[in-house]
Amino acid sequence: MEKRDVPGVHRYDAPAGGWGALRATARAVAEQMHIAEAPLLLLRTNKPDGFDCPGCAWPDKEHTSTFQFCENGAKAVTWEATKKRVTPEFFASHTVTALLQQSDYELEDHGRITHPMAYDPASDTYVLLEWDAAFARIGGVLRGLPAPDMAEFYTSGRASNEAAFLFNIFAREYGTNNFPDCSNMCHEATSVGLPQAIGIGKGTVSLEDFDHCDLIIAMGHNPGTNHPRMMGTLHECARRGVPIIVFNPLKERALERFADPQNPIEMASFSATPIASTYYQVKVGGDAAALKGIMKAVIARADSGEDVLDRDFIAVHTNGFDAFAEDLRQTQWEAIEAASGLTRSALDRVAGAYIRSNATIVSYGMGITQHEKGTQNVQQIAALLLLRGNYGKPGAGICPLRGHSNVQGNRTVGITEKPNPVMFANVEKAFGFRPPPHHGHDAVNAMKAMVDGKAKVLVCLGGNFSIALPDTDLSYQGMRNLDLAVHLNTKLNRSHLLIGKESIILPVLGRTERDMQATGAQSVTVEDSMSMVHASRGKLGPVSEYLRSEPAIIAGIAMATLPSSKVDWLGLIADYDLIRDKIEAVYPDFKDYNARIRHPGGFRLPLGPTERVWHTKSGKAEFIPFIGLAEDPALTEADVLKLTTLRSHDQYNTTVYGLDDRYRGVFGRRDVLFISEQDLAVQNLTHGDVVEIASAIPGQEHRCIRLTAIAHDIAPGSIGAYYPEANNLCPLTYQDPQSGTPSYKSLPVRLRKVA
Ligand SMILES: Nc1nc2c(c(=O)[nH]1)N[C@H]1C(S)=C(S)[C@@H](COP(=O)(O)OP(=O)(O)OC[C@H]3O[C@@H](n4cnc5c(=O)[nH]c(N)nc54)[C@H](O)[C@@H]3O)O[C@H]1N2
Ligand SMILES: Nc1nc2c(c(=O)[nH]1)N[C@H]1C(S)=C(S)[C@@H](COP(=O)(O)OP(=O)(O)OC[C@H]3O[C@@H](n4cnc5c(=O)[nH]c(N)nc54)[C@H](O)[C@@H]3O)O[C@H]1N2
Ligand SMILES: [Mo]
Repeated sequence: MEKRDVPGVHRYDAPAGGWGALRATARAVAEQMHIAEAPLLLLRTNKPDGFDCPGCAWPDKEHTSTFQFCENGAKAVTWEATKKRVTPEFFASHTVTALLQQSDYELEDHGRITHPMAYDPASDTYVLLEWDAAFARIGGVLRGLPAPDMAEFYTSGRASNEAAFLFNIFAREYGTNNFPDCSNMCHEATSVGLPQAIGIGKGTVSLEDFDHCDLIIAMGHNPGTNHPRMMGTLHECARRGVPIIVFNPLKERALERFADPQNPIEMASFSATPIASTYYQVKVGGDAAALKGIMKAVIARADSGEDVLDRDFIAVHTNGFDAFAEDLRQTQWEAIEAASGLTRSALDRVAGAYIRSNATIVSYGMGITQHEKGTQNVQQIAALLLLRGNYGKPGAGICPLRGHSNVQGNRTVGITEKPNPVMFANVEKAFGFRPPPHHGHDAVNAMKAMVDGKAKVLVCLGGNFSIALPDTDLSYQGMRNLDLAVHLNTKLNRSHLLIGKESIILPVLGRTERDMQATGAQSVTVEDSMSMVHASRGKLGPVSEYLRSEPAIIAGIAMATLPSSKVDWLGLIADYDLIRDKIEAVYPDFKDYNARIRHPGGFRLPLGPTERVWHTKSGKAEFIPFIGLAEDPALTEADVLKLTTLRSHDQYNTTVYGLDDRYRGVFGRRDVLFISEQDLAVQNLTHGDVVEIASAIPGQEHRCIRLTAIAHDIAPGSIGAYYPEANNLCPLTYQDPQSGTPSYKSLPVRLRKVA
């Protein structure tokens, strides 16, 4: 193939981490902060008396470790603690129409919002609004709605347990269970799939388990970018000789080799440690087929008399094994190979490694959940682990890598649209009111209601709802149908600019900032991916004296909306210990909450599977078969490719920190399509050609975007583009029917060269 030069695209041969990461950190600090403040701030990240890193949900060794260097953690912290400001003067000199022309990167890079602001249609700008006037206006509109279910209460997973709890208590007393949240677009397949399989919708491993495992299988996640502190753990495991088997359509650099900035020898010698022992470039959407292939090979060995199953565990602790094994026997290897893009012998080798291991961890991320069969994908991982009793013993278990730093905690303290009778009885005991009994809206259903004009108010506790969702065109329409949007945010984003009748921005304190209330400085609490709950306390002075904490803003809205509320809002926000007492009253797992978060490192919430206790209907773990193999088998015609949407290395969801994606060799741009050399040839394209990517879902062919196709090491038949630029290619209801998770990672598309 002709190898033409494409601007901003060139090979990056260095390992992940290493000096490249130190340089990138220095740049993030220089661009965002006053140099004198940065070292102290970064040193307080994840320390016992400091704040929890807003970057990711990977745990820390007891939260007491020495400073762990983390490039993307530093980006998250410096982005929040930036010296740049978005003031009333800024808004006065930028109309909303003009701001809409700016990129997501430019919008957030203007800095922290300093004052509460409301949209003024006459000038097409946001203008200053006093806090009390804002609360009164929001309360007035909410009270004026014909029905409470016409309001949607969105949560993005950065909110603390205290804020998320108050938010859902307020909305439930107001009268709705409409709780769309970012989890609905993220690990909902885990939250729905794992309770059916193992009785709890969370991971079962602890950080210590990584010290005892014999094998790690890493599927569909990119820790070098998204869970950078996990790289330290994987690096240790690799050096201990633990095989790490990766399933990922793209060759991600950090999973190939990593130089630990904590390791003086690797740094001094410019060397690195290989991470993956074997790297399988599974086809996009081919994981269930790969997992079925591995399990089929294990069952075949068992059928031929090898002692490869934990038969005692299966007999005592599980249900459904016989039917599950029979489905695997009936599944044909040719079909498995076609759907996964991997050979029988490769999958048989993984089975061999699996049966040699006495303690296996399977970790996974969005490459597994954001699929049309996301729930079933997750359940195949759960089943693989059941075959050899990989729960409730040291070094073994399932490890979903959570997204936002407190998304798991938000769900634990009640952000869910599905009513739970026990919780509701406890709410009634603790607060004296009973929440409404019917189901509310999740993220996709909330947007549907907005589009249909059935929801008229949207209150967002963080996030960038309409840009994170699929189907950008429809989301714009939904936002513009609203009577009122309320955004509790730190930074300006596109959701603020999609205005119906009224829009109000309420600027919040971030994690890094001191939160002073009537009784003094407050701590909040968060739960990491491994169910550890601990305190977080910001120390920096607020970026503006007009900011308020999330709990205080929620209380302000609640008091203005519900004049005869049963909740003592002022009392609760004066002392967050009192909020935690209420959380404990509603969720008994938080017993002695206030005492236990005062221990460095906090405490772990109970996890049934770690004690081989299964809170399923049958009281046992369930083998749940995946009937068939492929996703959406109707959409597998020869000219159809599967598009997956990716995060760049300089990105936090819809927040774009910069325009580089260093490890993938893309610099200063995001308008690229990753495609294999083989598919370039099949499609008659050349590296650097501009292509139109159109949906291949029947009736949706009008959805299309243009990108520059670049040759990349990605599984043939699979292509990749950045999120959120590609979101309009995903129709709102192209989702996993069981969990509602949008199928962001597996979009059937066709390509056409643009002349
Ligand atoms: N710096 C930073 N940190 C973050 C975030 C961020 O945006 N930036 N986001 C946070 C959030 S909310 C989340 S949910 C997590 C996300 O963390 P990840 O789960 O790592 O998210 P992604 O980058 O979306 O994609 C993961 C990987 O899946 C692979 N993949 C795509 N399709 C498939 C498939 O069909 N099968 C398999 N096996 N792999 C596939 C991609 O190649 C990519 O390597 O990270 C959190 N942490
Ligand atoms: N195509 C595609 N779409 C996706 C995904 C994908 O992989 N592909 N991933 C999905 C996933 S996993 C997720 S989690 C969602 C993310 O969806 P969201 O959580 O809604 O989006 P974010 O981009 O994380 O939100 C960014 C905004 O949060 C605000 N913010 C930052 N810190 C704080 C804080 O401390 N408090 C408050 N109140 N606000 C704050 C800032 O104003 C910023 O503009 O997107 C989903 N969308
Ligand atoms: Mo997420």
